[in-house]
Amino acid sequence: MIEVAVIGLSESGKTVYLTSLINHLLRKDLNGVIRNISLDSEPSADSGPGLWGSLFSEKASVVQFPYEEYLERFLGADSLWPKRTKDVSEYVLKVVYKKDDSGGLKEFKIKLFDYPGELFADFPMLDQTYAEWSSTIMRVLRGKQNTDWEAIYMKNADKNINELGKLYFDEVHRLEKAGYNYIQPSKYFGVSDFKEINEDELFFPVPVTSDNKRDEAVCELERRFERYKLNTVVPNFELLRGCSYQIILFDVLTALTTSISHYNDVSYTVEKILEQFDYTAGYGILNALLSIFYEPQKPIKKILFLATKADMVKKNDRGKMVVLLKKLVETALKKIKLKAGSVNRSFSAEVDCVSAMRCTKDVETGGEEELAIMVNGKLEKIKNSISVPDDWPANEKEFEELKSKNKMLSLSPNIEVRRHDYVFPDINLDKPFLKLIEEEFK
Ligand SMILES: Nc1nc2c(ncn2[C@@H]2O[C@H](COP(=O)(O)OP(=O)(O)O)[C@@H](O)[C@H]2O)c(=O)[nH]1
Ligand SMILES: [Mg+2]
Repeated sequence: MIEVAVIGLSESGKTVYLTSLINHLLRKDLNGVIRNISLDSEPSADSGPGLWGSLFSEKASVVQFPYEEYLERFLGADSLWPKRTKDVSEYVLKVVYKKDDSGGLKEFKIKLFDYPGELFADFPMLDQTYAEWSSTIMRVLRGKQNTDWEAIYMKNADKNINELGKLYFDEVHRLEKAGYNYIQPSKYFGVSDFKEINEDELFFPVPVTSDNKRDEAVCELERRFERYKLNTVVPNFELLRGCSYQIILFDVLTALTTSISHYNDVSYTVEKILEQFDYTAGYGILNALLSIFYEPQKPIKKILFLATKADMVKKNDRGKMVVLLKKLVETALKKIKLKAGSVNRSFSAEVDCVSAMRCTKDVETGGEEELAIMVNGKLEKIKNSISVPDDWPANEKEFEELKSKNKMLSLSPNIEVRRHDYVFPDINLDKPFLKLIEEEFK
């Protein structure tokens, strides 16, 4: 079994990508090596922690990826995008292929995971103590617009833990609405009613000093923090760690057309998350315990970074999206490569762009390339489509300038798909994926 995780921040296009990828793999004539791809109906073997592991911490819950449901939404009269996902889901495909040298057919299974973006946001907690987490998160929050959590906390220090928890919950909520990613715990995301959060999951950062570190309230917060890590973050992380291939999606265009603080948030989150991919670094006592209870982890063979929604820009600008993404992940990638190299582990990464559900068409008029969409069965040119610069804007002013020129389009999924025998229109969908797993065909 090959495990492939599709990950990325919220709204980066994971669910659409996976739906379209499955659609392509199941329906399209692929290259000569692959003979048949079908849904694997056998229940998959339990690859989670063994008995000791399940006694030690909870197991992540994984549901079946609702491919059929998404397909119906796309193909329905209104053609709708998938609903927001909250669960980790999986989909198993059986691939029959022909080996180069022998005449016989071989088979392997691919398990594809759809990871809600927010779970991802919790991973940096893993190698932090409560005091470290508190000071990091307060520093990060201070860097974001209008959120000095430390000041809010100080002003309300006489309140009890649950009242303060509510205040922190509201802050997380506000930042989430404003589109920020580096906020924790992820359990609060998408929860509109504070009552849905268990008391046990109610914790928040406080300035931990040598004076207060033995206070009852601080100790209780620390306990809740550690429990959350163990029961929520570790199981999800373990699931991801079991995947030999990672596909990491980025919505470069949204980052480009918001603000410098959003851009900084994305790049910081990405860097912190990629740090977790350095499996050579342990995370203290927790790591020591994990190595006793869990199966030895599989090393990551390859990572594919994809800039999504490439159909929103003109043909020439798609290459620039890739350049921007390369710059975004450059430092983090260098660090992983260096560390992987230091323990003689081979590791490679590719950067590319994709549109999993192409909503536009490339047209040319008088040598000029343009984008068009179908409106009532007629092609209409899009005025003011997004133009991608050669580099990320350097400051708020440049972001603002770009924003004033660019308009994010809100497009419907391509209605034409119904006439295409259900193979979704795309840009560059299967090629990078098949390249990612090419080793498995050897
Ligand atoms: N134009 C265009 N929009 C897309 C594409 N993929 C995703 N989107 C948009 O991005 C939104 C989020 O996609 P989704 O897959 O739900 O993101 P997730 O949160 O990462 O799972 C969708 O509702 C669409 O509006 C694409 O290929 N082209
Ligand atoms: Mg999703």
